[in-house]
Amino acid sequence: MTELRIAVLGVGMMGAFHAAALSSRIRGARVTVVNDFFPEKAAEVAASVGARAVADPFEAIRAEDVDAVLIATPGRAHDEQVNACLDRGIPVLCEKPLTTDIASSYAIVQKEARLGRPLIQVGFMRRFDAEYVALKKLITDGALGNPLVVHCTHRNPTVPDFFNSEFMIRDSVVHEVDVARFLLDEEITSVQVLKGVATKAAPAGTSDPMIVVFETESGRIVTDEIYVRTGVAYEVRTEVVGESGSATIGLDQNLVVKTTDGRWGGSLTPGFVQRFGAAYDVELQRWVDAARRGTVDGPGAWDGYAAVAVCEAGVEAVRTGQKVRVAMEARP
Ligand code: ISE
Repeated sequence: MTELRIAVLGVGMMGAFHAAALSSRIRGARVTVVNDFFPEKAAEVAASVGARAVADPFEAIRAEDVDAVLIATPGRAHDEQVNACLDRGIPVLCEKPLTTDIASSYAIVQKEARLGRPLIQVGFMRRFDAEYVALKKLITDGALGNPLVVHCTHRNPTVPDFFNSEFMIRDSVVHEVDVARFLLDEEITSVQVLKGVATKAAPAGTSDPMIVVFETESGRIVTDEIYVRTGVAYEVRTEVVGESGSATIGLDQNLVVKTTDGRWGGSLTPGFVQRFGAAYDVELQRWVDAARRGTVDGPGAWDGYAAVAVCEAGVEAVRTGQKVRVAMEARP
């Protein structure tokens, strides 16, 4: 295959960002079709990347000049759209969540397994971030000894009011779910959520921040502080504590020492596009290269399903205040 011809479905912030990357920074790919719920938006992005706009997402998936699909539509649209890609047998990069419920995610895992070749990649971009890759290597090289505890911090400067406690689990904590599985190479078996004093910036009924505690198959503990209305900046940190050492990433490498007033400081990234911009591009390049070889080189349908299953348990933990066991089917 010469160039991978891609349909981008959904051109809100992430879809538009990916479409621009695919038509400028990513090699071996071209956006040929753009679709969005809002036709003007689709037309605008299509014009900016030299593609055509199509009103029906399924027409886009089935178009003759489309070899692969990037899905960045709202989560509720993913199930049908990913299934349509599997029906056509073409590669798909789907932003999280894979789908919005456990049963439909597992059905997709099974359907892809029946097809006998991997077609689905899920957009967990942190796996492509240089710092996470380095941290994973430290673990697999044994530099930290047996990893015992993982501490995560996930802070956003601001979010819209619809970001309630459950949404914080599904939309934000889902990244730490994938990070924990990626770093530790095992499944998460239970979730507990501790709610403390909420910031006055949070709407009534929303617990922000929260501390989420995961347990893994082997009994390791992963903690995650999720705080999405800090009013400060975008801060994503991860510390792995092992038997013979610990390592922390996300400390912002652009720290500078100010000698004039004797204080030190630096700048933090304002949002996830700035913090993970390079990782998104690596993610896309690896997806394009793998799709052209007829395979997938990143988190797949199983990872998407596992994340949905853990988040479902997390949401129940928010509602009940209990430690909730993760219900997962067997891997086909
Ligand atoms: C957002 O949807 C993302 O995926 C970002 O990576 C995450 O940091 C943020 O909290 C989410 O809302």
